[in-house]
Amino acid sequence: MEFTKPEGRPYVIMAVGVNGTGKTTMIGKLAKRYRDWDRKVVLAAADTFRAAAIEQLAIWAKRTGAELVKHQPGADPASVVFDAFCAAQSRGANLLIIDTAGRLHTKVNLMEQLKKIKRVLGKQAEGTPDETILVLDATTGQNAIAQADYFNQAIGLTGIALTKLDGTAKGGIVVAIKDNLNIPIKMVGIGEGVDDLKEFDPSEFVNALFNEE
Ligand SMILES: Nc1nc2c(ncn2[C@@H]2O[C@H](COP(=O)(O)OP(=O)(O)OP(=O)(O)O)[C@@H](O)[C@H]2O)c(=O)[nH]1
Ligand SMILES: [Mg+2]
Repeated sequence: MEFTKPEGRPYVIMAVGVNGTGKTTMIGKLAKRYRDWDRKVVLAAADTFRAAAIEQLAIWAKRTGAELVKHQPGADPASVVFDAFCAAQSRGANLLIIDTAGRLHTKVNLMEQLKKIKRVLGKQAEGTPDETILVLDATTGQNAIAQADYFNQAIGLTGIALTKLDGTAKGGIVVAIKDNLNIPIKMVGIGEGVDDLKEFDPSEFVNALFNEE
């Protein structure tokens, strides 16, 4: 899971997914890992839908020593991301991680918002975002596949982060993802703690499957 910083700009990861799947937590854990390696990390609070979402990311930034770029609640997420990319670049950050909303109150379509963020980033630097990671809650079973299809068709995904694997003994979701989607699982969440993030190890899941029930 070691992302290599491209020449002249940070590596950019956009985290997307429906509400409550664990986006913000996954971002916090990823920030921690990179901070442990002494890398400079910038977090973009592009979930401007709720004030609490910005606050939650601010806590992770403080806890991990990452820098936070935020605007007011209700601000245009794409403008937060624009500023965050500029900040990350000027500070020579290795990694920029973008937190996004899981749902919106208004009729503004979430997918349109995510597309706009991608467009803005793409104009700032070719090839960004480097990763668009869908955060999926492993306990939601088949619905996770539907979510992945939907996000992938709308904005294109480079990987999946599978969270809450501590809450389910079922490795079955991993098999379903493999069978139904051509999207690699890049990391797994195994708890709410700051270090509860792991690389995806397929063999572990094969073992877990055979040890079930
Ligand atoms: N057990 C367990 N809980 C997790 C894991 N990852 C996240 N959570 C919990 O799931 C809940 C939702 O996590 P968030 O990170 O806030 O989810 P989110 O996708 O950012 O949610 P929204 O911002 O509302 O869209 C929190 O209570 C987290 O502590 C995990 O790997 N295991
Ligand atoms: Mg969140």
